[in-house]
Amino acid sequence: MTDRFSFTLLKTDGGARRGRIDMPRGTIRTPAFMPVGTAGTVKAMYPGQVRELGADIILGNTYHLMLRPGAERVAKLGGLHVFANWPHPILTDSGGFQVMSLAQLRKLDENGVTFQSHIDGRRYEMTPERSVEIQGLLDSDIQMQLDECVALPAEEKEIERAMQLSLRWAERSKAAFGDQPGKAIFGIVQGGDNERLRGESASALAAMDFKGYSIGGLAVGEPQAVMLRILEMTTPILPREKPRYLMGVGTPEDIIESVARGVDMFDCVMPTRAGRHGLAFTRFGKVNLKNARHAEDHRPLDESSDCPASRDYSRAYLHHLFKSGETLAAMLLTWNNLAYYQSLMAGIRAAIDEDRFEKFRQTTKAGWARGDI
Ligand code: PRF
Repeated sequence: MTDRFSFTLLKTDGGARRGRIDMPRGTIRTPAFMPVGTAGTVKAMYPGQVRELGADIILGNTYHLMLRPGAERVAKLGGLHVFANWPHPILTDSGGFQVMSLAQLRKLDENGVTFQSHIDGRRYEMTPERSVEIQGLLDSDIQMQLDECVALPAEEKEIERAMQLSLRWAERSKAAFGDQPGKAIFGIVQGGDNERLRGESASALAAMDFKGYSIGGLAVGEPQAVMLRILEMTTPILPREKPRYLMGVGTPEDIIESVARGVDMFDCVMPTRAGRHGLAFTRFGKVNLKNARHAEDHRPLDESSDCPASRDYSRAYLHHLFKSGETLAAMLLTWNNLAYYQSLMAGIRAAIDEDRFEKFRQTTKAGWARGDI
């Protein structure tokens, strides 16, 4: 156990990095996938199940929790770990990104963003300082600075304005966070699909000496090749001895390709959201269980998996559950998908440890290409 936040870069294999974040609530093995628990729950999963699949950390959302049940109320109830029965590390997003995608009547200026709740229309103000305060009330272990993410494609001028604003908010967020040895706040690189702006953002943040760096503003409408090109030029500018988190990414392929370019942490609603909509991720690619061709298929999703959801239920049964709108449908597919994502991360970590990441990348991608037979 440790009372300080620290990152140890254990090994590299090409551009891929194996590492470890130690903090009071536990150790995060990197590259890591963080299941998304927006409202204090990884939807359709018990916390113990999420843990058992190998998640060292989950993500929570400032925006959702401040609206309901309210940050002060979560604090009164002992913080998010106690409230949600997840005693391990929690990373929280700062709220800006969700305000921009979910809230109504948003107004953004130098000070912050005011908006109306998508739940009941109440007015709120979010500033860099208030975001840090809320994340503190939630008792988040890894906070994010408030930033502005621009959807792509966008004008260079607009991307530059949001990137510069995010840099000023980075300073204010870091000052508000202060010195908390067991916790961390990450700065967020912005700059859209523009290499010059990305370079400026990454260098300026690196000079601010954050304990970790997020890469935001990607997977927001640009082709995958653009995202990978931006990652390739951004990660070398970030300090080698600090963790790097690619926000809201992605598909299994996005993750493998980003690990190859030096990313350490990921989160995405993809495995949980797709699971609730009938889409399964497997070693052989994606399987849409709503499709009628599964109606009499005896085979499980993956008979060699350790996960009961993948191994012990036929595709015919899963298809039936979706057709019938049964709760168990979402539960089993979410379980299968998070099991697949965590086994992918474990595979990536083992491959880097053993200097065979490139081979792992090729064979894993060949498996997906085989398709759902
Ligand atoms: N900023 C924040 N959260 C995010 C993003 C961002 O740019 C993204 C973009 N992929 C996802 N989540 N604060």
